[in-house]
Amino acid sequence: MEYTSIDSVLSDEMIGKKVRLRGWVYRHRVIGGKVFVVLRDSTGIIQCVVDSSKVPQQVFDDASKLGLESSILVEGVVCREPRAPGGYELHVSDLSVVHFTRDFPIKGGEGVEYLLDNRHLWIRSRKLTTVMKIKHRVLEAAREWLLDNGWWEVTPPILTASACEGGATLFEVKYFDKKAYLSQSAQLYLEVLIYGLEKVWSLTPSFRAEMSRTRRHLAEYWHLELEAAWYSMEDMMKVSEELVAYIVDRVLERCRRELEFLKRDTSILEKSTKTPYPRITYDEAVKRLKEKGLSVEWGDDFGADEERVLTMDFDKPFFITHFPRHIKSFYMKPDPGRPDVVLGFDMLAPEGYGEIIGGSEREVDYDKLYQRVVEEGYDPSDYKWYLDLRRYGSVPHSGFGLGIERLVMWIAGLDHIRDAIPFPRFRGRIYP
Ligand code: NSS
Repeated sequence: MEYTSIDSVLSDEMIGKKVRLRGWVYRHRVIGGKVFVVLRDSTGIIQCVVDSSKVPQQVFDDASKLGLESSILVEGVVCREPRAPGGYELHVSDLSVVHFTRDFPIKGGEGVEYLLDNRHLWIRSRKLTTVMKIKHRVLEAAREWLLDNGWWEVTPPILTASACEGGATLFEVKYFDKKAYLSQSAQLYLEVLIYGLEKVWSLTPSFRAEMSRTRRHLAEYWHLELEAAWYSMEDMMKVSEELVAYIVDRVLERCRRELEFLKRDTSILEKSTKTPYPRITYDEAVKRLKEKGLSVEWGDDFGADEERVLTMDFDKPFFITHFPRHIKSFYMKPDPGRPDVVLGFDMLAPEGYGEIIGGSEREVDYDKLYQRVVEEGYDPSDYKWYLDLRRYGSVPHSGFGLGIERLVMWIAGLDHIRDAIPFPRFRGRIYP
């Protein structure tokens, strides 16, 4: 007999059928002559009852001694049991132990740092497994949308010689006899690739040596980036909202059970499947913040607090556009009608989450870009190849980057970004 998955036996059609299951002990209790084992596999949990009067003595003894996370094989008949989690249980006729576990280090109630130290074990928890399934669906949906809309997937480098998003958060690595950096963004390379492919995207790890530990910053995160020739900022904003709306829609369709397990209120997610998303300018955002009593001045960059306050006015993702030039990256194109602001946009997720996307139209003029590279304190010779793009067939173009863990954090309703990635990296944490 084949092994079946737990989710496939949790149905009325399976009542009375004999099945074989395999997995790990999720809960364990011995009451009188019965052992109640809640078995877990990648698809769910089911209560298995081992009755001493119905199995050989050896099987009952083994079942009584199981510790949490022991791996086992069971055979039995599916029954309806309203008191069991999920409403069904397995009446066990045979059970064999693949690996006896005693003293699994996680028993419940441990603190955050302890669980991070034991991430290699905690990662099998139902919560983290559920979030990983949602992340899978997010990536699947993003890829579907990009395929359906004619975008080429490309593979930019991770080891780089120059900064994209500012020297302060660069990770330096030894590169033979030279210095190199881990990529902060694939953008500059994607800009190269649009001259052959016009519409490109990549999914890569990005690295940021963020000094402060916050709920929404990782040192290593997954970055989905798009870049397209001939696209204005407006065109790119449309692409970004269509993409996010599609992803949310697919997750709602494919992850009902997961969202329910996480007790996610999906009302705002439902609204977020509809575009267009609202837009406000940076000027308007400052005005709103001041009206709400925050002490911000025009020219300040927004942190998590300002963003959280702004999200309270919206019930779906929204854009902030036209930021002051000096708080944004060197490659952004200034607004021709108002050169103190750039043609840049952030998309913020509602419900307090804040920025999930940063994008812009790019500076296409050689001299202006050269000047910005110098102003930024970079050595123009490091950016010769990037500047060259403005010498040979320069075209208007735009792009953006989406932080996958930020998006997952919002969709899954997590209160910390660490649970949106299996092995979170931030200052002070590289193990396991
Ligand atoms: O710095 S960004 O705002 N923009 C860029 O890197 C552009 N070069 C992207 C592009 O146009 N191709 O980062 C983009 C997104 C941002 O909105 C966040 O969602 C995410 O990347 N991000 C992060 N996620 C997790 N942890 C950290 N530290 C982080 N930094 C940015």
